[in-house]
Amino acid sequence: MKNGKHEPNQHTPPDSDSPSSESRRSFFKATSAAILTAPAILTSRKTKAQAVTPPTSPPTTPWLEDLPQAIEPLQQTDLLADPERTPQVAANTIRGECGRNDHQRWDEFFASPQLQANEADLYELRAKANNNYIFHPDYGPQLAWNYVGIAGNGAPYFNPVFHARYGQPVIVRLYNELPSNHTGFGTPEISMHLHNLHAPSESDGFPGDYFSKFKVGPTMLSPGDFKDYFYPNIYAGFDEFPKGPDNPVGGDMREALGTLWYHDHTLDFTAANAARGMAGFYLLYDELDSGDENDPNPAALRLPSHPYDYPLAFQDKLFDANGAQFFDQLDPIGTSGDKITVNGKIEPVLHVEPRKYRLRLLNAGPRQFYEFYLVNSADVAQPFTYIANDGNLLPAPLLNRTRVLLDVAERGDIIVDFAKFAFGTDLYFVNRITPTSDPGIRVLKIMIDIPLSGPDNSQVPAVLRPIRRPSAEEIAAAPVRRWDFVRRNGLWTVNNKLVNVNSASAHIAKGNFEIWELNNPSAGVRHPIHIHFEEGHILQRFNSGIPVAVPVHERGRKDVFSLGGNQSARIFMRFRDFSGKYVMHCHNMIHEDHGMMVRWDIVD
Ligand SMILES: [Cu+2]
Repeated sequence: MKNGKHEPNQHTPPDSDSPSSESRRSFFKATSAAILTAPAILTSRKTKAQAVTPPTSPPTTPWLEDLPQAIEPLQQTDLLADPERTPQVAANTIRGECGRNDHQRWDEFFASPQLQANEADLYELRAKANNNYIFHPDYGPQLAWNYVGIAGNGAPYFNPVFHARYGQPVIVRLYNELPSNHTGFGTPEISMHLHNLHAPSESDGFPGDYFSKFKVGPTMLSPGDFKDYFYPNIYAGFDEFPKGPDNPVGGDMREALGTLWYHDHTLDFTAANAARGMAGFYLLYDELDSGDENDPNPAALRLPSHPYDYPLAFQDKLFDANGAQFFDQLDPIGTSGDKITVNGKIEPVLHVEPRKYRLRLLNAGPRQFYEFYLVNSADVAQPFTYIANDGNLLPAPLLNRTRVLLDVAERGDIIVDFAKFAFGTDLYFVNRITPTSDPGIRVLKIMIDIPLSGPDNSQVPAVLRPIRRPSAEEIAAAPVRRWDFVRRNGLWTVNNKLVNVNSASAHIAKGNFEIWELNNPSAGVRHPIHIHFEEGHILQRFNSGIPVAVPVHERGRKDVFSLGGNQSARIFMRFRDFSGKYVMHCHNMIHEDHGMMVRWDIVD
């Protein structure tokens, strides 16, 4: 395999699958329809396509940069001061919004057509180029693309962390200020996906919904300076469990999500644009997971809360001999990065107090599979409590765990009690992806060297969030739909088809449920399958057709289903509350961008 020294065998196709110019040509030919509607930069780049040998990243001196001790809040902006700028149900094309479908169910959330103060949290983000980004002090300043908001002190806030709450809608106005004359990897047309909010289709960041001032994707109506994304922050099951005095949020509280993330999802360019830096966290709280470890409400879980609630995004990256990020957006196989960034930094340090922390681990891609351990300086794995997978709190915590497996886009929330260690202890997150790579590669240093600032009143209750499992009757009655994830002609397909954002491969009546069989019949390649909009329950898993146990951390709800070679799974899915276009795709973003995605629609 190419430069894949950190990659376990089963996660990477064999050498014989290495991309050839022939496979590139077949890609260009096969996706000619997509090219016609895709950003021009893709077309011009593709016609000049040449095989590129990926570099080995230059060495770096570890532990030079500190991560911030606390995640700061994103400031709201006043979108109500000027009535002509106020968010509205239809696209505000007169004031520069791109043409989009109307927001669904808008009038069920707001009292009047004119949005009033405090009815929603209102934010503005600007997608911008930054020519002075530092991944590591040993590498020079370089280009990054970020979502930029406003921090508490009024300073720019790059890839901000949202703190949202069920029952309070969020509206994000995203301005596209990326340079239209950009060269190099990435495209300046964007579509922001909030993974995996129960969001109406027009706000989901559908891959064909990309926009800029000059161009839009095939499923959009007109270009514009900005697009409004409407996040109702209701629980799934809004129609079945309507909003009312006994249910102030609306929907089924058992369907809550906590750890979400947003990233660019532009057709054919998700990997490139996310590699440029377009990704961030969206943390969602409710009465149970209230974000307050001192919450007097007896229903509250009182998990460790801000600033001890800390998200960590891991990305695999390659750098050239000059220390500039390398990414070959034409390569349908890709090469896993030999540098792993943590919240955008290579080998950073996190300083902590001797107390409990909630660490929210995210594999933000584009390609690498991780097996993380928390070890001491003698490489001995330290236990922690595992509480949430894919953003969903498990019914009960998993105690004394030492490992977090993360395929691309998967999340794992863990509680680590640093009070168990002597003050001054250093710990490390290491990635051990094969038995032979023990002790693994250290990607983050944690120094327990900040004095305790107050009592730790946080707890990890024995019961977290109840789960609604499908009944035997529902499973027996559910129609079964099969999806095969297969390589064809050097590209990646779902049921033998390359992505077509203009045509849905499934039409599902709103309110129905189905069983989806996800099948990876190939040896030697892994596909993390992501289904937008709704979580699923894994009913069964199979290795080479033989039933195997579902791992304990996968027995809650999930939105990413990691299928190793010759693995398959049966998933129970509900389709609720909103209609329109959504996708399922491989979240190995390289596979995704080279065809392995399918549109499915919910119809009224
Ligand atoms: Cu894949």
